[in-house]
Amino acid sequence: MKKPDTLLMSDLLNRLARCVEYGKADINSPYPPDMKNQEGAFELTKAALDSGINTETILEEALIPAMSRVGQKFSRNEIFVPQMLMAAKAMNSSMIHLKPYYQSGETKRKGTFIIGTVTGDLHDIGKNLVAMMIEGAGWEIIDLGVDVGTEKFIKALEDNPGAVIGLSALLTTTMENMKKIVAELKDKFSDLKVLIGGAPVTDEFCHNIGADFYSPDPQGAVEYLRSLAFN
Ligand code: B1M
Repeated sequence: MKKPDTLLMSDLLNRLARCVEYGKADINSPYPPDMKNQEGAFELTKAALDSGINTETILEEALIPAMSRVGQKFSRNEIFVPQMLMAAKAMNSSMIHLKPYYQSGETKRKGTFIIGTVTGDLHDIGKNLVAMMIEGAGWEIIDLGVDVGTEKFIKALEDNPGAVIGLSALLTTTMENMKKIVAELKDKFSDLKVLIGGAPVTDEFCHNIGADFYSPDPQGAVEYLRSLAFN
């Protein structure tokens, strides 16, 4: 892979971050009006990869800081749900290009990982990232989507005995639902390992609800799975 020129690299990453922050998904997106006909997150992510910038740099230096600024503006009432949705759409159009890099990991599967965002919670960007990276680390992924309650997890575990469960929550209200899900799953599947994560979740919370591991990021989730005995 060619070494990216530093100026070009920082220009691309800044423009990409701006697209995600302001919800410019691709060149055809009419929103925001002052960026009409300009390249969006879709085109700029492709350009960044083509110029040799790696996926981690794109995530860490453009996409994640942009989403964090979106969250801060939402907290200050400077933007509202529609703008958050546009930002999420722009981030997703960027992730279309990143996904194949994570999927290209290994073909032999190390195990099955079942992941979902818990009951009442519709945030899926972080969950999708975790799923992508774990898939890249060689695991089969069963993604149950968002607003997932115990029953769906039970059905997936019955269909995939021995799978590890991952729960994501982004709201302080919905993280409480993790407690019920963990208790019900552990009650039914005694050897089950449950990994939890999401912005409001902490190690202490993980310990209190009886989950097995908390990771603040996808890398930690991959490391945890790697550490499991059957790997
Ligand atoms: Co929402 N939202 N949102 N939102 N939203 C937050 C979470 C919020 C912090 C914004 C804020 O106020 N500053 C706030 C929560 C406050 C709180 O509970 N303390 C909030 C709110 C209030 C809401 C609504 C209630 C707003 C409303 O309707 N009034 C509403 C709730 C809807 C619902 O879920 N029922 C709502 C809706 C939405 C949208 C639908 C508009 C959209 C989501 C679109 C989508 O996901 N498809 C949205 C967005 C985009 C956000 C912010 C801006 C960005 C979230 C994101 O994607 N981050 C967010 C503010 C913020 O996070 N700064 C916010 C980027 C992503 C890569 O990070 O998801 O944290 P994250 O995932 C990380 C780690 O947490 C970790 O790895 C990921 C990668 O690094 N991780 C795991 C995540 N899951 C893991 C699982 C693991 C391990 C690690 O193991 C299994």
